[in-house]
Amino acid sequence: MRGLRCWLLALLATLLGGEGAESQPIQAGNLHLLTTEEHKLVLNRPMKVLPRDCHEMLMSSSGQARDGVYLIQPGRFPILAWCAMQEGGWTVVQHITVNSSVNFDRTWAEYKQGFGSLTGDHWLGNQHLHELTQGPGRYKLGVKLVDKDAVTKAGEYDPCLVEDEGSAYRLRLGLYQGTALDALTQDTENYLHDNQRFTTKDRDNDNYFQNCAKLEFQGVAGGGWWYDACAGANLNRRNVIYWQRDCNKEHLCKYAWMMVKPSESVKLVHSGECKKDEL
Ligand SMILES: [Ca+2]
Repeated sequence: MRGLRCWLLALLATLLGGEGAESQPIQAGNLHLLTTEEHKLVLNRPMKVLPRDCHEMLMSSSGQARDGVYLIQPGRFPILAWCAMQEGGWTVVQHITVNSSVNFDRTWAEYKQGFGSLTGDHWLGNQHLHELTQGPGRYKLGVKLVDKDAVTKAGEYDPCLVEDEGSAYRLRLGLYQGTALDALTQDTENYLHDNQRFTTKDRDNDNYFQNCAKLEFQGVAGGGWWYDACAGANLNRRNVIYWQRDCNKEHLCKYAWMMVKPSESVKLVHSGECKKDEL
């Protein structure tokens, strides 16, 4: 009986809080990633103390939070992000559909602050990616690819850090595991993306004599990316999602996602894996 009363009080508080919050304008550094009509889609508007990322949001809801747009606060200011809750509380930092109507051929400033639509194709923003991955605590990067036959491949880099703007948002990746090929820390295509700085059409930080972000394939520029000289993977080229042999112009992929999440603080290690480590 007492449990029911507590539950009813909590429900009432949420409803009242929700009503008040609905009339308040949303304060978020990347409000431009939603249309005004989409503001009602923000699922945790009444929250006074915001989670730092989607995983924290999922934990604070005891695993009940559903997929959608949430307010999070990884740095000084709140931002909005798409949370992939069903997959374990990932904060989505990139989503692209092949031949997207969202233009990924953008400037440094646009890649810094994010562009596109949180409910569709978008880049969350390098500044937010930096704030998320710098912690406290380690973060990992998840990549998910879906090809034209709806076959899904995925992988994780643990840890993952995107450095600050002064370091040109350099990408730092740890160990890889997954069903997709490791296209960022392996140089099987002679290009290595780990440890590279970010390049856009107006800021050339790559290792090629021209600007990789400006190089076109069938009239579409590469877009911003952590280019080497140039790429073994590029998920921001709108007409060909590229991930070595998993996604390319011969083997078309339809969707890609990049997302981040805290590394597990305690890892369950099976005895089999222990033996492997000892070898
Ligand atoms: Ca160059």
